[in-house]
Amino acid sequence: MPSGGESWRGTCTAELAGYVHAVRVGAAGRAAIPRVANLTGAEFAAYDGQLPVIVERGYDAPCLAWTWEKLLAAHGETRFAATAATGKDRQGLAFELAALETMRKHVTPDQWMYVMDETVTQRVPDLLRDCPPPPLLAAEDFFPLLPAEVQSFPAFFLLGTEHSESSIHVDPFNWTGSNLVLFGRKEWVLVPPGAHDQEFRPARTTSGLPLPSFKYQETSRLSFWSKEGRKVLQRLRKKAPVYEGSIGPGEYLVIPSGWWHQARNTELTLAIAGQTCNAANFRSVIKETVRFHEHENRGRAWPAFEDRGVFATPGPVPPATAEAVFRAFAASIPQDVLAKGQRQLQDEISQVEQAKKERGRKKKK
Ligand SMILES: O=C(O)CCC(=O)C(=O)O
Ligand SMILES: [Fe+2]
Repeated sequence: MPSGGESWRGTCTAELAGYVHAVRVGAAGRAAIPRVANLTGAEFAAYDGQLPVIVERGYDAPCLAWTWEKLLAAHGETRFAATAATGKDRQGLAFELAALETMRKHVTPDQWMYVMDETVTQRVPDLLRDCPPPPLLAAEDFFPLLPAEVQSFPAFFLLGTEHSESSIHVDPFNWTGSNLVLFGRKEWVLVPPGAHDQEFRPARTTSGLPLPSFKYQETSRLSFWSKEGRKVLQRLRKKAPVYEGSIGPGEYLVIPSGWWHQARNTELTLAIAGQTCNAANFRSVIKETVRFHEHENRGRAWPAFEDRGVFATPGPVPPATAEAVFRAFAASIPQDVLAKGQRQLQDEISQVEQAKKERGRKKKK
């Protein structure tokens, strides 16, 4: 979990309730997610890891012109991975995008469909070429320094019907996230990290990313927008600030490192999410990876790497030092972790593609 800069080995036992975060979030209660028309580099640095922020006009790329109709015309026959919800049940599946046109007309608060596909960058590269990450997040990002075998997909394609929602979770590695809406509307609840998270009994799961780490999330499908969820929010607001807001076309939210969040689409909504590892959160990315590795391998220590003492003292690290330490960490990733990561990436792509082959076979018959 996020750290105030303490030694990463020393805190590997710190668990859900006990972690420390560098943020100063102020008083408890209800808070609106701050909005800015644009975001300068200095403002981004000030918000990063401290507060969520909605950027209203900071993004300009051809994908801003996308509509559901255009997407359907261009990619109706492209397969995507999705999650189907029926009550608290969730099922993974893959289908051609055109099928969503019918499905979306039959959704209810209890039954919805969410195309959530992180393999799009690789499988449909021309689609996301029109949709680069927000420049401020791309300006400093150490993730591309990881070996190819364990790189996460840089973008997450999120096309949800009305009523669709994410779980309550913290993003893997405590990366800083961005979530850009292209059409539709997405509501958010964000809660800073801290012991108050016991109000929704979070669990520690596995991220499933090629470079594995724990993923902290609520696993009983609690929704902050349900009756039960609203009660939880009332209790949470007595202990911590709960940030709420919504984003529409062309706007993006910056999700601070380590914060709990949940999103809900109030109409058919397409968003592209991204992530960055920078000088503000790289220690957490390294710590979370090492913590997971040593837990999974019953204490098999992560190989030593030159950390330049950045884990010994809290506080800011010069970007050049952060990058050098991240490079040293990337070079220390054990061979078996790389091999596993590569298999994981290929499995994920073939899970969506497999269905395509089967369909191709059926057509031929
Ligand atoms: O848009 C969503 O449904 C959730 C996205 C999310 O959790 C993220 O961007 O980190
Ligand atoms: Fe997230």
